[in-house]
Amino acid sequence: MAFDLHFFFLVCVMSGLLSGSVAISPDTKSVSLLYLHANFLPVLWRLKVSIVADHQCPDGWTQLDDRCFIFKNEEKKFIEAENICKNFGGNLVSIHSELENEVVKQLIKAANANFVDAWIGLHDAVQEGDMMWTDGFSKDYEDFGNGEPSGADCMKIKSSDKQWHANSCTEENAFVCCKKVD
Ligand SMILES: [Ca+2]
Repeated sequence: MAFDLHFFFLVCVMSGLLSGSVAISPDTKSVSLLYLHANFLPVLWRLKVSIVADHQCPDGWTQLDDRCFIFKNEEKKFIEAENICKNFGGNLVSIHSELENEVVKQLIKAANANFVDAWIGLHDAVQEGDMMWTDGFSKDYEDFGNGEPSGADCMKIKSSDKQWHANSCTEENAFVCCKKVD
């Protein structure tokens, strides 16, 4: 739960829900209950939604909106990692926003004292330059590192700059899976 709440806080910050909320200090003690209520109601509502929604992802998975995410610290080739994710009922993770990108990086970071390279589900193995996600979603967001994507066909988040880099699909890396909530 501690991680869930930390994660919830991250989500709130990333989505701006906490921006401008009440900072409790001696001179704000006179702030009215109505003001507090008005400021925290959206946060409390989001917390309630988050807690209820958490029950929809299996233990060990992290929920964001209608998807569950998990980092697997096992070094696998791209296709092996995708098949493991499929066995969970999902695919290698697809990333569609800065928030999702940050959440994926936080999952990798949370499991490792040192950030490790990790596969995401993006590749251009079918046709060079035609990037696609293994879950079938189209690419509507990207966070490539300098000079990327290079010629290699499978994308990973690289530990050095925490951005996306093309690598040989036969390289072995940890990976992140995602799936729809049940
Ligand atoms: Ca390529």
